[in-house]
Amino acid sequence: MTIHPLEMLSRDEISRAAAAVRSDHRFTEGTTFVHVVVHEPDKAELAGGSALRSAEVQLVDGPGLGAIEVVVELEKGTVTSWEHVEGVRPTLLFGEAANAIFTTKEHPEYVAALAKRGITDVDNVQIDPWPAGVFGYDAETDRRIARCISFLRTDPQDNGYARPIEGLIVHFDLGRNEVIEVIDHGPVTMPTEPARYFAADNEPLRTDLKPISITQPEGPSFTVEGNLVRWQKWSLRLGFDPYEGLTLHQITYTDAGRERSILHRASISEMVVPYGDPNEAHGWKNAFDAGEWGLGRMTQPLTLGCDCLGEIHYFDAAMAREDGKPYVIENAICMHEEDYGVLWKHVDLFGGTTEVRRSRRLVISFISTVGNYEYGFFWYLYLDGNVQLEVKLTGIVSPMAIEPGTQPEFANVIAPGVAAPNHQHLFSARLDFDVDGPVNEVHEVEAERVPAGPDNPWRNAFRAKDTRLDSELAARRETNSATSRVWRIVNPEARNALGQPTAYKLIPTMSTPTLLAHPDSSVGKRAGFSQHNLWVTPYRKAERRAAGNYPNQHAGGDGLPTWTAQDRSLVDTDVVCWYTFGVTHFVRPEDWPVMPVEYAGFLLSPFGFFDRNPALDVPPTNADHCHEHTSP
Ligand SMILES: [Cu+2]
Repeated sequence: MTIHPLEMLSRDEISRAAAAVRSDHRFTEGTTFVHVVVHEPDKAELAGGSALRSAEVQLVDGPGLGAIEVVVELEKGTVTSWEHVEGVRPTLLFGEAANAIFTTKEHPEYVAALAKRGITDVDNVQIDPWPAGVFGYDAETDRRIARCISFLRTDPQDNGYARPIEGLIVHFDLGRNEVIEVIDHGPVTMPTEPARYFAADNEPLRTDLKPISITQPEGPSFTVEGNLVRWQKWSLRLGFDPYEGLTLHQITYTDAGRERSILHRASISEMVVPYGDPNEAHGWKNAFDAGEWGLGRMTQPLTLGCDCLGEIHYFDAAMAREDGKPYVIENAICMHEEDYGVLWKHVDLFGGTTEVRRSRRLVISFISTVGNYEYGFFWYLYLDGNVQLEVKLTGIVSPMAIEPGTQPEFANVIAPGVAAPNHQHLFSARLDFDVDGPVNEVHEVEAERVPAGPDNPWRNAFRAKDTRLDSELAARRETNSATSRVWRIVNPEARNALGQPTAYKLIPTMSTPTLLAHPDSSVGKRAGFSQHNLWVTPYRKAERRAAGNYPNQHAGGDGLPTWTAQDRSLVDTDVVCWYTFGVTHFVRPEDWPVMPVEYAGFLLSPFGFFDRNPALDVPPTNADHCHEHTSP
C-alpha cells in the first residue's frame, strides 16, 4: 500500500531519515537534530500524483549560528538536498534549555544573588529559559541565547509562579552552555501567599455537580484511514508540524455528488506574546511560541474523559528527539463530534408546523504547553459548511513580584505582592484557500451608509461595499466591527445556480487587536505579521511561516512584511490569506492562580458557495417529538 505524501512521518520513517543523514559524509558527530518532518509536496506535485515521500531534516552542528537543511527521499533513503543556511538561529533546543537551568544553578554570581534574597535551597528554584529577543547587546552577537528568569517553589509540585525571584535575569549562551551575564536589578519582597490549584488545596470541593455522559451507542459518524478523515460531507487530511502543531490539508465538501475544494492547507503559522511593561526586568519579554519553542514540539498527550469527552479518535504524533531517534506524543490530536445546539428552526404559526434540526460539529484539537501557558487549538467543521478555529488560552500567567501596597502602571495586581504585566497573544493563521480550485480573489466587503438624497429618501439605505484587493500592499487590512467588515475569498470563474461567483468569507468572530508595541520597537520589527489583521500573498511554496523560517533572535522584517513589500498581484492567481487575531490581556485576579479559558478565533463561512442552505438534508432527531405536524 502506498503512503500518501501528506501522511505524518512514522517512527520508522524518522529513523530512516536520521540514518540517511548520519551516514552522509557531511554529517559530524555531536550534531543536533532540530526537527524531522514530512516534506509536503507542492500543489502541482500533489495533483499530479507523482510526489515521492520525503522528510525534511534540520540540523545544528555547533555553538554558533547557522543551520543545515536536508531533504531525504524515504523510499531509497537517499539525501537529495543538503544546504547550509548561514547566520540563522533555529528554535530553542530542549537539551540546551535543560543545560541552561543546571549550569545557571551552579554559577557563583547567581547563587550569590539568591543568597542576597535569603534563598539557599537551590533545588526548589525554578528557572524558566525565555527566548531572548534582540536588544543590541554586544555580548550576544553570533550567539544563540536565552534569558533565564527564576521562581521559588516550596516543594517540587508547588506553583512556583506564586513567588517570582524578582529582578534577577541571567543571559545565557545556549550553544556554549555558559552564563554570559547575571543581571540583578535588586530584590523585591517575596510574596508569601501560595497559589496552588490542586483539588486538595481548594477544599471544600463542590458536591452538587451531577455526571454528564456523552454516549454514541452506534459509534461516531466519521471514518479515518491513515491521516484521511471523512465526516458527513467533509474530507480532509491531518498533519502535525513541530512549529505549527496541527495542520489541516485538502479540505473538501461533497455537494450533490461533487467533491469541492475549500482550503488546500490551514494552520497557525506563527504567534507572538509581547509584554507591555517597560520595567527593566520585563520590558524585553516577548515570545514567538510557534517559531521559538514550537506549538507541536510543546504538545502534551491528551487523556480520555479529561481533555476530551465522548467517542474519541486520537492521532499520535511521531517526532524526532534531538539525537535523531524517534519518539511519539501519544494522543497528540483529539477528534470527536459534539452536539452544538440548534442548527436551524422554524415554527409556522399559520401552518401549525415546527421544524428544528440539531447542529453538530467535528472537533479536531491539540493542546500545547509553552512554559507557564497552555494554548488549545480547536478546529470545528459544521454541517452547514462552516469552518471555525477557536483558540483556548489557559494555564498560568507570567507574573512579577511587587512591593505590597504598590500599584504598577503597566500591570494588574492579581494576588498580594504579585502583579501580571499587560500583554498580548497574537496568532497568525495561514489559510491557503482553494475555493472551487486554486485561482481565487480576495474581496473586502463591508456595510456602507448611503447619503441622504433622492436615491435614499427614507435615509435608511445601506449597501455592501465590495472592494477587490488587487495587490499585496492593498491587502494589508484591519478589522472593522462598526462596518461588519469581512473578507470574501471568491472564485471568479465558478458560479452557483444563481449565477454568482462561489465564495467563502473570513469573519472576525470577536474584536481582535493588532500589535500595540511600536512598529519600530524590537518586537514590532520582529513580529511584523502582527501589525495588520489581514495579509494576502500569491501562493509560494517557501512562504509558510508569518515571521519567516528562523524567527528566533531574528532582527526583524522577515516573513509577511518582506514578501508583501514586493506588492505582487493578487489577481488571477492562487492566493493565501494570513489572518492575525488574538487577545490583549489585562490580567484579572480571576486569572490566578490558573486561568479559566479565554477565547480567540475566527469563522469561515460559505457565501454563495452553495445554492441554498446546505443543511436542509439533515434529518430531524427524535422524529416523533421534534418533527411535529399539528392540524391547523
Ligand atoms: Cu495572557
